[in-house]
Amino acid sequence: MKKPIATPTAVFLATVTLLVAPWAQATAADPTTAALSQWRDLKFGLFIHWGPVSLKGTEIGWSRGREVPVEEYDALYRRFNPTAFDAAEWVQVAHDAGMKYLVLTSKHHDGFCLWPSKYTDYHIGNTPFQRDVMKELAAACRERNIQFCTYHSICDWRHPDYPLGSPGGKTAKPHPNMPRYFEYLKNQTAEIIANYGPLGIMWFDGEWEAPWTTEYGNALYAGLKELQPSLVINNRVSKGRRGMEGVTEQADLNAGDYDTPEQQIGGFNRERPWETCMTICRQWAWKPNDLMKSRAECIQTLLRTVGGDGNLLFNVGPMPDGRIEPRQVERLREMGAWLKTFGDGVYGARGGPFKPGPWGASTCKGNTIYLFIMNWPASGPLRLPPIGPKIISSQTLNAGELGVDQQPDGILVSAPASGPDPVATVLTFTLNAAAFSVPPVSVEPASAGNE
Ligand code: H79
Repeated sequence: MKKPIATPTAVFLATVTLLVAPWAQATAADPTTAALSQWRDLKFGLFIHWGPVSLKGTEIGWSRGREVPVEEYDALYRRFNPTAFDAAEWVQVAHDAGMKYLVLTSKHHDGFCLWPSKYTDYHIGNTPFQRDVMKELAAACRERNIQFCTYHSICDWRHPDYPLGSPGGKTAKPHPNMPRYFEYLKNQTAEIIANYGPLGIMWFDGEWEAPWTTEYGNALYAGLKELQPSLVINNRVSKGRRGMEGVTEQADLNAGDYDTPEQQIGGFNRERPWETCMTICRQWAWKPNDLMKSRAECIQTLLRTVGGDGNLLFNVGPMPDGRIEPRQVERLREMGAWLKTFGDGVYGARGGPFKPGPWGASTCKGNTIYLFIMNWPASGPLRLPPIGPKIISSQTLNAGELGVDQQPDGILVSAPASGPDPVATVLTFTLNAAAFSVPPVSVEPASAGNE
């Protein structure tokens, strides 16, 4: 028998492989790091909750088996025919709002799929509409340089293999098979990446239910990163999220890539990326005459989120005919118009150094601090805490001349003579140093006049 010869090249290759393996693993994490940092710079995205449930005007997340009987709910797709759906129009709305990414409900807890999945019959291809909504939207996004992303619920109250049923996962299925359901989930998410990827984010939800485990979460996370190393995955892929604050404490694999406060603005955090998801009205899915947030509330929400170093994923629920409600389109356009003038302090900026509070919010980029002052003291100037670098110039973008006085014990900003702006007085400080190097600091509520 011939002995295999260890040629110098073979030895070298073996050694290199051994030496390089840990390094190769380290670089394998890089696509995520790079994608996360690019995504953070985008700041503002459009969340879209849509499906046959829009025919009822009830909530997509919890009306099956509550407001709408299960049999009726599950039959809605047979008459879902949104003939006015126009992917280019939706993307135009996002673009005009100043949004840079879009997250569509590929599947919510109710199990309906907005693409013709080969792993189920419960999908858009079997509605009277038939068209592949995801395909059209992904293509339209690509055309306008909007990052296409999907929301995919881990739970599925209709699927016979998933152990729990509606309402709210409180009933049990007669013949559950969670391992088989996990295969279904893996197959479907792989199908989405193959057909519509590369995606920006895969946004998971519904992970709090008992059948989902850390092991499943880790396996799904790792499998998806193999399919698309640059995929960004939210913390709801696994267990560990704390309630609607959406914060995961663990920093390991099963924590996902970022935190997800829901219907609330996240706390200031420069360490771990986060994204607030919030509805423009009250419901995630379309509801006729739902109460809509004001222009000021919408823009201030974005500024307070970005000022806390987070992203904002702002939600609309399109109507059953496929259109986004005109008044919501108008509100989003107002946000976009504001951002056209003041967006420099939003896109690509970081939160702080003055932490958001009743007074307003701040961001920084290069040597500039952007201040968005929303509430002024009842009398006298706004007092900001001291910062190390020197303010070499300051400029207001919508309030004429403002007095700025940098003292050793703080910075005094005089209120605009023209009165407060209904959204925010926008002011920049140009420093003699990088603004991001200024340690984050709180603004005393008493300085903002609404104590
Ligand atoms: O997709 C959106 C929601 O449908 C989904 N997450 C965001 C991104 C979500 N699903 N469930 N939840 C959020 C938790 C909801 C809990 C409650 Fe309720 C809703 C508590 C009060 C209202 C359901 C209805 C339980 C009680 C009443």
